[in-house]
Amino acid sequence: MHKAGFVNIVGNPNVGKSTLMNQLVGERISIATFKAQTTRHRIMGIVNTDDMQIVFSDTPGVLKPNYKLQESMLAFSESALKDADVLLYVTDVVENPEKNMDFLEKVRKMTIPVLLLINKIDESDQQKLGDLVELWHKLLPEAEILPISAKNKFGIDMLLKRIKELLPDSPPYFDKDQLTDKPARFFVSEIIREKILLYYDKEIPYSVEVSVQSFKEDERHIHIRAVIYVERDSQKGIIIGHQGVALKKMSTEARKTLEKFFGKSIYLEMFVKVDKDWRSSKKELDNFGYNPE
Ligand SMILES: Nc1nc2c(ncn2[C@@H]2O[C@H](COP(=O)(O)OP(=O)(O)O)[C@@H](O)[C@H]2O)c(=O)[nH]1
Ligand SMILES: [Mg+2]
Repeated sequence: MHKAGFVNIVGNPNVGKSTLMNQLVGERISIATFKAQTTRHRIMGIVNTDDMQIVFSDTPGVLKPNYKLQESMLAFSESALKDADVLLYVTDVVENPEKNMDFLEKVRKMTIPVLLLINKIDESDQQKLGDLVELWHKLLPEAEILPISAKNKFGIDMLLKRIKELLPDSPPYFDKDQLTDKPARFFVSEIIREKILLYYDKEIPYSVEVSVQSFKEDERHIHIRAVIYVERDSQKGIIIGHQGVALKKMSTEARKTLEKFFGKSIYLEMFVKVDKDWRSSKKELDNFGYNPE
């Protein structure tokens, strides 16, 4: 007998969904930072054993869309409600449980098993956690509640065990040696975007898209050319910085992380271009791959 299924991770921004996905898969597949809206796509991370395949999906945090890019992000999150065999609804010990009742209402109506994960319990105490569990039990009476700490890997083994029990009998959906549904180029642009989130302030990271123009690999090296698109000339200036210092610093950090990720030496060329208002253009969003089915 073989078990397989889709286990989709949803929840509000910044509760630790991507951190959790990386712990479950055992690889750093999804970028995770302290800033909200780090994740823009639905990203699959696949766990394979001889008799089982779990296809995890990390999704953007649920939010009210203000521009077209965010509409796509929300559509990725809502698509994850449709094809799940098991749903992981992630919350944490700081957010207000009643923050996003519309989405919660959709979760409440689901007929598949829902595991409600209260993350970041390293930041709470027994008393507060007890109160939270009680509150969540009222909000989602059908859900099983598991307190975890994704960052400290607390509760992760228990969670995996429970997921295995809930998975349906099924042949695998993907090749057994496949780790994700995304190509190498996707991870390059995500790693660069992660550094931009870490090294630039305010609206800059949210105005940026990274496109990998070429990815040439041999046994020991990878040569990458990437373009950073911004929405305005002023943003281009900020990305590059005085005498190119800011771009150089960010690019060095990206190269180091890429070398770890691919296990090869990386030659990274980066260019900055203006693509006016790309976040609001349907055509550009399609080009950049923001197209939920
Ligand atoms: N204290 C604590 N912080 C966590 C934990 N899990 C994630 N975080 C932090 O929460 C922030 C958001 O994490 P991320 O995975 O990007 O959240 P997402 O937006 O839901 O994908 C990051 O700074 C993480 O390091 C945890 O178990 N405990
Ligand atoms: Mg995320």
